Amino acid sequence: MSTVAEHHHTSHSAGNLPQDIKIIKKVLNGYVGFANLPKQWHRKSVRRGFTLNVMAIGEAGLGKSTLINTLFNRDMMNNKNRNEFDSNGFGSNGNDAEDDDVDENGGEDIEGTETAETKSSARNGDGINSTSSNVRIKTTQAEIEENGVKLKVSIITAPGFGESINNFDSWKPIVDEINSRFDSYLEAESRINRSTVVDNRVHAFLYFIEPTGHTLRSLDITLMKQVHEKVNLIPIIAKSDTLTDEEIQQFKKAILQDIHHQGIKIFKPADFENDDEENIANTNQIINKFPFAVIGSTKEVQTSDGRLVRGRKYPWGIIEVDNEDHNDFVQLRQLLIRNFLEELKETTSNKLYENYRTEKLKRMGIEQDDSVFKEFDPLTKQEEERALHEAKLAKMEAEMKSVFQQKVSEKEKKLQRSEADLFARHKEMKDKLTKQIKLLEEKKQQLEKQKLLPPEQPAPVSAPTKTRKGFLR
Ligand SMILES: Nc1nc2c(ncn2[C@@H]2O[C@H](COP(=O)(O)OP(=O)(O)O)[C@@H](O)[C@H]2O)c(=O)[nH]1
Ligand SMILES: [Mg+2]
Repeated sequence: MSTVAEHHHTSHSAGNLPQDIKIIKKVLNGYVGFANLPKQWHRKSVRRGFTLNVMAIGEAGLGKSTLINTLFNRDMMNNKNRNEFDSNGFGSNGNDAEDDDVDENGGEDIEGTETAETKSSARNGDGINSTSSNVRIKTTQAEIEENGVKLKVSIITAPGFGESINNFDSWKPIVDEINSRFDSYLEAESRINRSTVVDNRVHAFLYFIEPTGHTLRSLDITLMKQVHEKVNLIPIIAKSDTLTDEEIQQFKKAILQDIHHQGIKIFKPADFENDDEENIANTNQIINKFPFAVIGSTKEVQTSDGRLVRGRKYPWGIIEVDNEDHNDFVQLRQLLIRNFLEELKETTSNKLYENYRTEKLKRMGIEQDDSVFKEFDPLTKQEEERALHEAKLAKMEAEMKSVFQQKVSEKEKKLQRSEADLFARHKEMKDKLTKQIKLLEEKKQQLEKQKLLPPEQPAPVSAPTKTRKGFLR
């Protein structure tokens, strides 16, 4: 800014020198003003505030509430909230639960925090809880401020997840919730007045893995597979202070292997070629720590060297939350808030939501299949054409078969006829021959009779003619 002002000033004072004016004009024209955009954007963003919607999923007791509170450094998730642990405390009416929350939060004096719970199956409209598990969806919202910058955070949890004897479909309410948030965005986006599109889509999905030290369980794999194409999946090893450093390294390796083997996609910051070295190193450092092994604690404890830190105290010492040598909490916070909040939101909007939207619209085309839309569905059309083609082939085959049959029977008849012919001709010839034989036999007998006649009987004069005649025969 300051350099531009300088140039501007010069243009007036040195206006009597033509070559100077020329140069100055060039500078002025060259300045379009978009260099100021970050400032504008910054001002507007600060005014509007930022939003971040995080889904935190994992079994009860894995430290989800504690970690969220640690991340935002305040008592956002009320750990005393009895609804989180009382799985029987729910009727079909979600409002009761909400009232309870407001009362309790009021007592805790957490400003701007509101919670809402929904039984996900109720949203499906069938009114029947089709899932065997008793998984509920709970949203906790809070507006937090830091140096004048506002951040509106929504934490979406699923109390009851993984708590049933049979958890085969406990992922369903979670997937339904993600979808329904996409749906409401799609709906808002399609309205004529789009000035108030609220982004409630899930920007980051923290999946809490139990610190078993072995491999992923089937529940982990099933859940991650169900959501990985809809959200920025960030798997984390919960309560990592319960494992030794060596166990953590092995567990991390096993988890990454499983994730890779199962084809599960996890969120990874994109590498920008034009990033400066420091940024690249920083990003790599974050990626190298995947999956983050974290601990959570909002309590301050005193270290042996007298520092007051957030951490957990053990008989053998203190484990510090914000110490990179102790756990990966710092990397998680960098990924989620400090460095990649905007990238998480961009990926959600440009990739994940865009995929969902495309798929959804495609599916809508198929669903209206007995109407005009049928023609526009390439799959149905292809299927139809194939069926038609097959019918044609079958008809051709049948026709060919009947023609062939006809020809064969014709040939057979012909053969039969010629056989009969042959037989008749044979008989005819045989008859002729028999007749001739008979005739010759008669002649022979006659001749023999003549030979046997007494010689005194003189031969008649006409005999030679007769004989000759007979001879000629
Ligand atoms: N060892 C250990 N315990 C933790 C950690 N985070 C939370 N806890 C404890 O685990 C219990 C359950 O924590 P909570 O945050 O309510 O878990 P949630 O049910 O997943 O929300 C509490 O007693 C916490 O003090 C951690 O990082 N390490
Ligand atoms: Mg909790």
